[in-house]
Amino acid sequence: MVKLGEMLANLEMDELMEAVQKELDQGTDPVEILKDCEAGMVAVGEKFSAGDYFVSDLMMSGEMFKEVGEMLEPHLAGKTGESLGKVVLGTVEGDIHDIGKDLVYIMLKSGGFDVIDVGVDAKPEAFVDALKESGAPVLALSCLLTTCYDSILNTVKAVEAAGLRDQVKIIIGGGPTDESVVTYTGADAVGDDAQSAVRICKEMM
Ligand code: B12
Repeated sequence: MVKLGEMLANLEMDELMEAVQKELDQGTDPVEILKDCEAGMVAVGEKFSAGDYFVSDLMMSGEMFKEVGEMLEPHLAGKTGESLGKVVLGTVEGDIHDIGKDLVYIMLKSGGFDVIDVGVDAKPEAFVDALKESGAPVLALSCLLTTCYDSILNTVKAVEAAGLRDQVKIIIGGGPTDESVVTYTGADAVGDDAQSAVRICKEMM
């Protein structure tokens, strides 16, 4: 495969879109295309940390990744059949990153789940309301900012306060989350990527 990630990291929009289309035409697995582009996003983050890229560059990379996601969605989705169950998904309060969340949405949908997306910067009450309305047994929280771990914690507490905790499994994910964040927040599991979100949600159902 051509180095899609490199094109993304270098913010070469037109070249990337052309190359992704070419890969699709050649029958490359869309999940592999996504993985390559994710590596590019990691590189963008590193450039930002090093002071070589600015917020405008982050935004540009975000737009590029979203466009790739839109191109790939029809190739990932489209599997019909019985629903495996409902999942409430969103990015926690204070965090507006939605690329990873949207990717998890696409993968869960194409994996056969009904997904209720409450969006970004979502308050604990928004998650609780969606759980009550839908009766979903799984809550999936995305969080990319270390400063927002307390938003995960507050969401878990709100689910407890609503009396739903023993009926709802909580999975977290996004950039810096790991087992230590699961322990800190009282969630049930963490997933590294959108594929693991599908696997873990299946186990939780
Ligand atoms: C693009 C980007 C932005 C864009 C977001 C655009 C958008 N629509 O989302 C914009 C410009 C808005 C932005 C803003 C900011 N950002 Co920013 N951003 C990024 C960047 C480069 C990429 C994030 C991304 O989309 N990655 C690609 C996706 C696919 O990966 P992902 O989200 O991790 O998701 C995957 C997995 O983690 C997993 N996953 C995700 N969610 C979930 C949920 C579940 C349940 C599961 C199981 C799995 C899962 O599946 C996904 C697919 O495999 C990262 C650097 C990086 N490499 O992560 C910085 C980064 C996250 N941002 C950072 C910062 C500091 C900021 C700002 C504070 C900058 C500023 N000074 O204003 C603001 C914060 C705004 C806010 N309140 O949220 C830091 C965070 C540092 C930290 N320790 O917290 C990072 C790490 C950059 C850095 N190296 O410093 N950002």
